[in-house]
Amino acid sequence: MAIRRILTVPDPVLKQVSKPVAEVTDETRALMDDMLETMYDAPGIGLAAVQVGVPLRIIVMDLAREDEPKAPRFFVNPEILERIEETQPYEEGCLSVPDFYETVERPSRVRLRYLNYSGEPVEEWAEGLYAVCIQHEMDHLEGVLFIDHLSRLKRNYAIDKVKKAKRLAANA
Ligand code: QAP
Ligand code: CO
Repeated sequence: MAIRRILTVPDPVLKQVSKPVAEVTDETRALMDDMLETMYDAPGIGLAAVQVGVPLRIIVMDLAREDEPKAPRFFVNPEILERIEETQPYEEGCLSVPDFYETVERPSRVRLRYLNYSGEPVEEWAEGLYAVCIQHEMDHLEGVLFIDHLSRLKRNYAIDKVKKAKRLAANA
């Protein structure tokens, strides 16, 4: 396993549409293992493959609190089959937009289909933080970031903030 570099805005790779995985192989699992290690190291609760520069439809997630045992989840080729009309606001962040948080409204329940770590198909409803996180991560697969749901003013502020922080770090 290895920790990979997480791309940040405005890296154009983050705007790419990710490609479906043909088959869940040991190579796919090796990438998912790296993604999980990278996410835990950050630390974060969700990460899409494109964020480590691999535009494939793969997501890793762990929503367990610090006092709970680790609960990694893996999603290959996830699809939303159904979303309820009701929405919920949640203050989101993103490892690709460090140190910027803003509220986004998304459907509060979605029905999912995906392949798990073993390549088996799973169908289930997601709600609460799980629903927020899977929709945030699935946006990444379409090249969409949570800041794309905000006003242009807030989006530009977020990108500028990340750029400035990078400049400061580079000159330190
Ligand atoms: C996406 O986000 C998400 O700015 C996952 O400095 C966020 O793991 C889903 C992070 C909210 C649902 C709700 C962000 C870490 C982690 C930062 C993350 C930072 C350090 C974000
Ligand atoms: Co994100």
